[in-house]
Amino acid sequence: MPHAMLKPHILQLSSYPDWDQTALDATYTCHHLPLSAPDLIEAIATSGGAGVPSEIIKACPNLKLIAIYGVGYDNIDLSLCAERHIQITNTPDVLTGDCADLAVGMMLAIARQIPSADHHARSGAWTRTSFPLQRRVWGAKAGILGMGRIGQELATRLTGFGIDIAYAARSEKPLPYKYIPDPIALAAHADFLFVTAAATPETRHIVNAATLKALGPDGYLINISRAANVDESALLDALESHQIAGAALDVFDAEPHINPRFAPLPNALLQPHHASATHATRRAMGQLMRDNLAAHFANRPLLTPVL
Ligand code: 8YV
Repeated sequence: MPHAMLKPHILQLSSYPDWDQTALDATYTCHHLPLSAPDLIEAIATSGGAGVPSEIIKACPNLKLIAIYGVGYDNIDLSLCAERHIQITNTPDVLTGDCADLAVGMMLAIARQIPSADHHARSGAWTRTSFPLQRRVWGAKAGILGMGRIGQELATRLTGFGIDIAYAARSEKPLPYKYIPDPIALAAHADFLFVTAAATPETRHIVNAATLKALGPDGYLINISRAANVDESALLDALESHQIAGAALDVFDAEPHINPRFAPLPNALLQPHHASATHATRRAMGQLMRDNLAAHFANRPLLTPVL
């Protein structure tokens, strides 16, 4: 039988430079959209941001595994997968540190206006005037919405800044931080409100007009989770009216097409959904995704199953 007939068929819905496409092509018959042979597809490889449209799941009658290159699985119909006994894997842990790093960097950048200060120095404006005073970070108060792997890693980093940490989660955890389960009360407590929660129907717009009002004119919002966790329209209103001090965002409703209302805002720091985007981490994510695929096709236990 020709070798190609022996290579399992997978559908790739994304591709990243560090997926090691050579390794994938050597091991699988890799299909891409438009779907030409849905019956042959046994596994789908996709990214955390892209997920898998339900119509593709429904079109592949022999689909057994969705291997996500990323930690979020909100863009996949979990009930459809459960009904079809389709397993899902993701790539947790290997990207936790990078996401926590970027959240800290975004906090410093928005509070100390680091991008604007660079422009001030680079443009020559500094020859005419000193850069204005900014917001102190160390010793401030942080609220973390979502205390999973990334939230806990972030809290560890913030501890080094002498920051008073409180958090909201589905339930209290054995952690040395204040538990404030109500998002509005947490926002009222915080100088920096971080959103790290997985996006679920229950967390949709968990940050809304009331949360932002509670965060107040000295408060900053930092979102490295999913745009769905924040009411973006209410956030834009709050930024434009200076109801909050600022926001640092790595995710947007219609990314990569960012709402143009963000562009002129000096109190908004905009990042291109790159929290996990370092060479080392993306290589590790690619390896873990491939290891989950290999485990599936070898009938071995999956390394990081979600479902
Ligand atoms: C992915 C993401 O890491 O991990 C996630 O869920 O949101 C993304 O940052 C990236 O898109 C690679 O899939």
